[in-house]
Amino acid sequence: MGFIILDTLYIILPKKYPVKNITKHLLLAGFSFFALASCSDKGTETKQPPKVAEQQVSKPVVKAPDFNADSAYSYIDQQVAFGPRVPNTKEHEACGDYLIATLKRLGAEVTVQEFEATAFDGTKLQLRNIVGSFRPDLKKRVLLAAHWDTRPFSDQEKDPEADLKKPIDGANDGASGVGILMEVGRSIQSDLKNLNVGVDLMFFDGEDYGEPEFYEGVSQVRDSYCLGSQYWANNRHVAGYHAYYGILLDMAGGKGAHFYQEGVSLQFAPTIVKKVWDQGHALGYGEFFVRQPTYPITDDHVYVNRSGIPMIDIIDHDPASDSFFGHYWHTHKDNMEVIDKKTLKAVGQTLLGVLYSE
Ligand code: AHN
Ligand code: ZN
Repeated sequence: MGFIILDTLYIILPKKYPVKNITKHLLLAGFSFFALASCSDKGTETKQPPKVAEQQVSKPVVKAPDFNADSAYSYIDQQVAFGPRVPNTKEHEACGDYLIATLKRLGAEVTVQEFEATAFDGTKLQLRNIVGSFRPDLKKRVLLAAHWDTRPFSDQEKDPEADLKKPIDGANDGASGVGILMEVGRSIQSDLKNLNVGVDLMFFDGEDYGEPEFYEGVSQVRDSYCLGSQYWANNRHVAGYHAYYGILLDMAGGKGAHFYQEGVSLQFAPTIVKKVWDQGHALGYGEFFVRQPTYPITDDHVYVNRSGIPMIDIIDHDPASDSFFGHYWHTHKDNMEVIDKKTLKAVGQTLLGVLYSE
C-alpha cells in the first residue's frame, strides 16, 4: 500500500483514500484509524461502528428549556437578509454589529476581538471574533462555536457557465450555526437557575475565506481557512481563558442533515462525541446523529483542539456523496430554502440537553 503526502506534514493518505472531489485541504490525516479504514475498497469500512460507539447507554432526559426552532430560524433569516457576510464589506460589518447588539440584548457579557488577518491572496481582512458569555462568574465553562462570515465565492457551482466569484448567502454554511447558538443563548438566559456551567457563545470570523481552486497566484498563507479560530488559538479573548470542552456547529441546519462522527472530533474529544450523540439519541433525534465515524475535516475545531480545548464538530456531511458535503455547499443553493426547522430543533434541543445535564 503506497502513501501520498499532500500539502503539509499532517496529510498522509493511503493511495486508495476515496477523496473524490474533496479539496485536499479538507482532509487531515496521520490518524492511523482512518489510514487503516481506507486500506480496502471504499465505502464499506465507514459502515462499521467504531469502538467509541459500541456501548451506548441512553441518558435520562434532563429538564432543559424548550428550544424554539422558529426563533432560531428567524436569527438565521436576519443574518441572510444582510446579504453575503464577506469580510471587508459593509454587509459583513452590519451583520457583526447586529450579532453584538443581539447578544447584549439577551443579557450576555460581550467581548469583541478585532484583528487583521492575511488572506490566501494577500488581502488584509478586518475581522472580528464575537463572544457572548453567560454566567461569566462560573469557572466550569462550555464553549459553543460557529462561524459568522460567509464564503466570498460560489466555487462549487457545477454549471461551467457559472461565475464562481459571486458570494453566497451562506444560510447553512455560517448563519445556521450562529442562529442555533443565539437561540441557545436566549433559552439559557430564560432558565439560568438550573444551569451548572458557564456558557460562551463564540462566533468566529474568517472561517470561509479559504483558497479556491481557481486561484492561480502564489498562496500567501499556509492554512487559508479558519482565520478567526487560528487567531483566537494564539490570542484568547480573555487572558487565561479555558473551557472544559467545546462544540462547534457548521452546516447544522440543513434539511435531512446527517451528523456523522467526524475524525478530528473523535481523535481529540471522543467522550464529548459520545455525550452529544447519546443525548441526541435519548431525545429522539437518532436519524440526525449517525453513530458512524468519518474522515477528519479542517474546520475551526482543529485550531481550538490544538490550543488545548477539546472540541467536537457537528457538521452535516456524507462520506458517500461526491462533494462530501451537501449539494448546496459553496453554491447559491445555500439559501434559506435549505434550512429546516426540524434540524434546528434536533441540534438546539440536544445542545440544551447536554448543557443542562452538566
Ligand atoms: C474546508 O472546506 C477546507 N473545510 C470544511 C470546513 C468548512 C468550509 N466549513 C464550512 N465551509
Ligand atoms: Zn464553507
